[in-house]
Amino acid sequence: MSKTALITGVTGQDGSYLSEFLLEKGYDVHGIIRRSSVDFRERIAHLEGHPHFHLHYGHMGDSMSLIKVVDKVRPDEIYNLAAQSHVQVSFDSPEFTADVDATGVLRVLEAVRACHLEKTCRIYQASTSELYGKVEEVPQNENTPFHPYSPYAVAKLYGYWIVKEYREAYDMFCCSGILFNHESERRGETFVTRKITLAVARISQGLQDCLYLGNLDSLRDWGYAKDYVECMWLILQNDKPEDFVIATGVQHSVREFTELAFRHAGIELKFEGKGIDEKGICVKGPEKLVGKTLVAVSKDFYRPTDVVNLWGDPTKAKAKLGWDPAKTSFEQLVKLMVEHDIAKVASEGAAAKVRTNLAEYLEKGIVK
Ligand code: NAP
Ligand code: F7E
Repeated sequence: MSKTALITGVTGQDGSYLSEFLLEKGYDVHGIIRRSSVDFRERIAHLEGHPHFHLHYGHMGDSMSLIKVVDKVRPDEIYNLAAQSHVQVSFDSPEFTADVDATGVLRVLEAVRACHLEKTCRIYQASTSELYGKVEEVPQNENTPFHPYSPYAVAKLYGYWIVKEYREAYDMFCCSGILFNHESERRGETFVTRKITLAVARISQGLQDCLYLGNLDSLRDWGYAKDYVECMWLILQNDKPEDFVIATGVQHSVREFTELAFRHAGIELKFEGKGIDEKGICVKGPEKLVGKTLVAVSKDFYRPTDVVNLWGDPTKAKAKLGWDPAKTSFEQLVKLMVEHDIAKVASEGAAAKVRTNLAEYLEKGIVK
């Protein structure tokens, strides 16, 4: 008998990779989408029409819709990936973020109970390294104290604790994956890695002059999203419900990511200056770019509080789940994202400029 999975956040980066992964495993996959006036389903467009892939309307703020879908699908596994996932945006929309990322988790758990599936349905909660926030130790593992440092992280902390509570109170198989940053060619365009790889593609093709970033010193443990969705599944196949840190165990700065991304496009940068005055100048590459400032710092991309030292310790996931944190290296990740975006921008031409301008306005909170 094939298993049935329900994914909230199916249209997102992780939801799309997880759908592919579960379909390959022979699952019947159901996803929840929210109504939009425009089509935001490009990450799953290739799956629509697959005989084992089904979509349902629902919303994380609407208990009734969640109960109806859970009752109709009667899943063996739920992957709760839906979230307002942008940390900077959570400062602009803290209440919405709390409703979706905190209370939304409770709604999913209660939907399972309302449908009397609490003894059979396993639940994965998309938790985050942002819980460590203003970090209290490095590297971070399952026992590191939490110190959330944004409205997003505070909301996700509620999600983490309510999952733990339902596990203990009702003996439910529900677990949190504490995932460190994971990126891909499907990453949202306003997260720093994708913003950089798209800018590299556009600058190298003469469609953008300069990339504006915030804190270049910020440190992250970046992995490849496609490798991380396997772990979500492994967490639910474990003998008992437990929480796991998922990370590569390797740390790099935003500046290092930027340097390497430009290098893959044949552009060498030299960084000069400090803080808001720091600049990345082209010292080698196409003649028309040499001597130009291709990277500058803008305070628009600074956060009221920023998490600056994330570095995960995946020992437990390696030992108990047999997961390989070194499947895709940092260098391979940057390369695959840059190559993808160079091809994408080349095929979009001038339309790529309009798209990235829009992404930049949105990130700055400017409505034009
Ligand atoms: P993402 O690309 O931003 O996708 C978020 C998904 O949530 C989208 O499908 C979105 O739908 C959906 N969603 C948002 N609000 C909703 C609502 N009110 N009702 C229903 N659906 C809603 O995020 P991701 O990178 O795939 O991340 C997946 C999950 O992992 C998130 O919970 C995120 O917070 C968490 N996480 C991510 C990372 C990472 O590095 N990627 C690390 C740790 C944890 P639309 O397409 O309609 O917007
Ligand atoms: O920022 C710095 C920024 O927005 C990374 C989400 O998936 O991972 C993600 O959250 C760092 C921060 O991701 C820019 O200040 C510098 O220190 O790519 P990001 P994030 O905030 O780490 C966690 C694990 C999640 O759970 C979230 O859902 O980069 N940074 N300059 C910048 N960041 C952005 N976005 N834009 C800049 O221009």
